[in-house]
Amino acid sequence: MASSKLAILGSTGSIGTQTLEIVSQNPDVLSVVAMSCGRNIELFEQQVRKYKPSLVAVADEQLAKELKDRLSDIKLDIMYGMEGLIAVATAQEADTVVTAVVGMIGVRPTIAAINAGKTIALANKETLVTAGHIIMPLAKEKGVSILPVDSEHSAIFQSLNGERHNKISKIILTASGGPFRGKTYEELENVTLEQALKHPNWSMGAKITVDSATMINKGLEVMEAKWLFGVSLNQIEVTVHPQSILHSAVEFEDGAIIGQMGTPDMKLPILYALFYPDRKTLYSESLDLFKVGTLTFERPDFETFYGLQLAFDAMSAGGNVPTVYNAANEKAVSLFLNNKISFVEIPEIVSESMIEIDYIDNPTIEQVLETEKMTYDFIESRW
Ligand code: MN3
Repeated sequence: MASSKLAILGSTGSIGTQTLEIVSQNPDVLSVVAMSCGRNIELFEQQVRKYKPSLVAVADEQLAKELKDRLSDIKLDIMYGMEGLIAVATAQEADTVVTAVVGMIGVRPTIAAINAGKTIALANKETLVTAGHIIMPLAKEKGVSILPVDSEHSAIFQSLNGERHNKISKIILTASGGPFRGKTYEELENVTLEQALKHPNWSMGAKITVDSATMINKGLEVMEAKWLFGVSLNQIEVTVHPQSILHSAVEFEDGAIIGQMGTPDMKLPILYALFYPDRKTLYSESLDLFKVGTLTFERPDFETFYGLQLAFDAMSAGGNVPTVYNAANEKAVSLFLNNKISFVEIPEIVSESMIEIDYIDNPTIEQVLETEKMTYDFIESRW
């Protein structure tokens, strides 16, 4: 097997740290040549000492200075800000870029990495949600593979192996339903931050855990799936599957449904993206179907969790509306995490923003970023 040299954007987050664990488990074939973090430089310092990249980037100049002091015994290029992220994403030696940053900050570095011909292991949803209309044609033009790291999209990707020439009749995108599955809207009005942060199956970062509770995470994944697999919106069926064992599936013309099952462990999609098309040992517990016993499937409650419905609305509106959806949600979740708004206000803010912000057809990257800013400004002026 050919070895792979990685650049990791967001090495201290949930996906980043799990990617590094996989590197540790496969030291002969995987190495890290560049990586970035936001503000957690304590952990970042340890990672740099252990994985020995030659180029790193942090959020700002102050942190870069601090890191330089901490790592004064090591020869290392330290950069910061967007310039730093782009340098990591395009690091000469890297063949694969793992985009594990959270938020639209991932858009520009991903485009730079595609332009530099790097394989993309995509864990940053916002990139496709906001700029899928630019990213997908660009990747095609550059002959660059975009390998999904999200568990659902990885499952779909795996289900399409050897089936690319066959017509997809639908994509079955599974959702756990989150901690509030089965609750009524009235019950949601009183849920606390603590309750929202308790995901039944997956252990993830705070933002995405809240997104699972609102089901807006699934909304973002619907948009991601549409771009990745080139299907139309009405071919994507969200299915609530509380056990999180079937990670998603594809139904073909003949009615055959091919899916991928496994334990809820993000390391599997990461591993699959890093070694695609090969499979490697996943050092964790394998799925015991006897222990699972029953798999169930339910229709999502689009009325209670109307943030999910809004994603379909945003995607069919197109233009910059998916960006508004995403940016408004980012802002609303941060307000919720800071106890400034209630849980049910999250989709309300998204909905109002979608109405308020001016529509832009076929937005450029600059317009996508402007839309994000306008959405933030609107929310700050109102909440
Ligand atoms: Mn997912």
